[in-house]
Amino acid sequence: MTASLYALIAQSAEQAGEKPLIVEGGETRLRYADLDRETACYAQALIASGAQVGDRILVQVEKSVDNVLLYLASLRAGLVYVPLNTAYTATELAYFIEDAGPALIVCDPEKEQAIASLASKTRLLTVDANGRGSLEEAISTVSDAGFETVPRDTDDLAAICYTSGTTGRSKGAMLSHGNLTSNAQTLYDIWHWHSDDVLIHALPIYHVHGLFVALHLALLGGSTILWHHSFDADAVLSDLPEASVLMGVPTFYVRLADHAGLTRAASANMRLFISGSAPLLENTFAEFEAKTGHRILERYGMTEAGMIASNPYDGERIAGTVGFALPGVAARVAGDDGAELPRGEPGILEINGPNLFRGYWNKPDKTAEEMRDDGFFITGDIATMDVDGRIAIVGRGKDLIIAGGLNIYPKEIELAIDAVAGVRESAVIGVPHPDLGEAAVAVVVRESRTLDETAILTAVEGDLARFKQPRRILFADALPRNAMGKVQKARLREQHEGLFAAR
Ligand code: MLC
Ligand code: AMP
Repeated sequence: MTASLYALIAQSAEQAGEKPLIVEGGETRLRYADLDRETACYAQALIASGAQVGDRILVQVEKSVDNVLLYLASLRAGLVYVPLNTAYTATELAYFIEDAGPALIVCDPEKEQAIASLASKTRLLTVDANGRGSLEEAISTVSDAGFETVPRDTDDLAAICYTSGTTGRSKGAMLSHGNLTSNAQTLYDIWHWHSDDVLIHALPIYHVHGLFVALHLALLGGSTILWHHSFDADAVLSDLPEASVLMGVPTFYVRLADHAGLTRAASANMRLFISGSAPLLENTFAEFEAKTGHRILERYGMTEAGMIASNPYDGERIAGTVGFALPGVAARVAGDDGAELPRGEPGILEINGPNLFRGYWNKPDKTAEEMRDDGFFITGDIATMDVDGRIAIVGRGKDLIIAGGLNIYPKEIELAIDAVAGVRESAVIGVPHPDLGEAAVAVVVRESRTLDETAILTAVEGDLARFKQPRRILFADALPRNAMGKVQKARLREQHEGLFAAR
């Protein structure tokens, strides 16, 4: 029997029949009944464009129905899907193309020229947010004769998702069909998903949260998705009465809780609000409950393992905790030596299970560094686990900033800033931010006072995606260092914690 995730989705699609799959602005954009034919055409077009089973297909396109079909066709054709944030600049893309070595790249027509110059030997297809581009032409030439879903084993790769490393260089987490399927099926059960669910999808589909968690659950359920290109509080609120589930990063809930339209009546039809990708503040949880009567269900995950822990559906959802390890997932809190710590003591969370990735693409050394001998993965998150197994994420062992659910690695930003003429050195820290949770701030030691904030921001603009660019550049005469000469980032964070006033 095949372990292809697409084969499983195809079964649900068959049962869902004429039901709408994607509805946007009140209009049905895709029906389950059309999924087989559509993905067959896309899969044929990808194969005709030179991709073969096991090849990587690198995709940097706007969120759209075509993007969903492209992903599903990639699964169906046995390709390895490599999604990229649309905000990445050409400089950033050059690395991903070099590292992933794709047989095929699909990008926005506007980026075609820049990408072609980075990958002159790689076949390129284009598609914009409205489905226009050479992919459309490639599809128009294929036959309507269907496509036999390529059989896959559990360990065969379905996707490579890039996640930044502490060195500033991204690593591609290899995820298999087995990883994705087991995680989706587990979440389906524990969140009591059913075919009548209607999901509001306002997340990007180049990351685990929007691409796997949200899409897979809806697809396995044969459920309808209310499609939003991006998060807009007004638009999401106007869809609430028609929906039953919302998945979002904490910023979604901060913005909704701030909105006058969020009321008990507006959310009366909703079954479940899920938050993840970054810590949900306890006051957001409380404010949301006071306004709607709903207790947000917070879960925890990461690119390398999909979802790892979740607050219970039926039991108590406790703010500031991420609940329990998912069924089938083993979790322990350990010291630096990997030995499990007594319950309640903070340490690094280590996990294992069918959701755990197959390692970093082309980086066996990096994979080995993050694995214990018994197969547990070192998440780099600092956690506590109580006697009942309830987990709270209390900090980060890794030097990582999460702004609006997007990861920013300080080292990468520091390297870009240090390369600016007139900069002696820099330290990038995460500072509490009322909307984004955290925002990146750079503390810079400069050679001359003539170098100002704007000049530095302008200099790094072409190198760093907008979301990674520091929200503020502050200047200092020197960076605080410990006896070993290491920059004391904790001191800098303390010094600047009030930089962005609270709401
Ligand atoms: C946008 N900007 C950001 C940003 N998003 N800056 C920092 N961090 C972010 N997350 C920039 C924009 O480019 C813009 O630049 C400016 O900030 C203001 O944008 P905005 O209009 O306020 O932002 P918006 O478009 O509304 O987006 C904010 C957001 C979005 C939070 C809704 O970033 C988002 O959808 N985040 C979700 C990310 C996600 O899916 N994470 C899951 C990763 S998977 P300018 O030029 O206008 O100033 C994972 C595993 C797991 O972590 O557990 O799920
Ligand atoms: P990514 O590498 O983008 O997959 O991000 C994964 C990281 O997001 C984790 O290692 C955590 O640091 C963080 N994260 C995800 N969910 C939560 C959560 N509910 N609470 C705290 N941190 C979270």
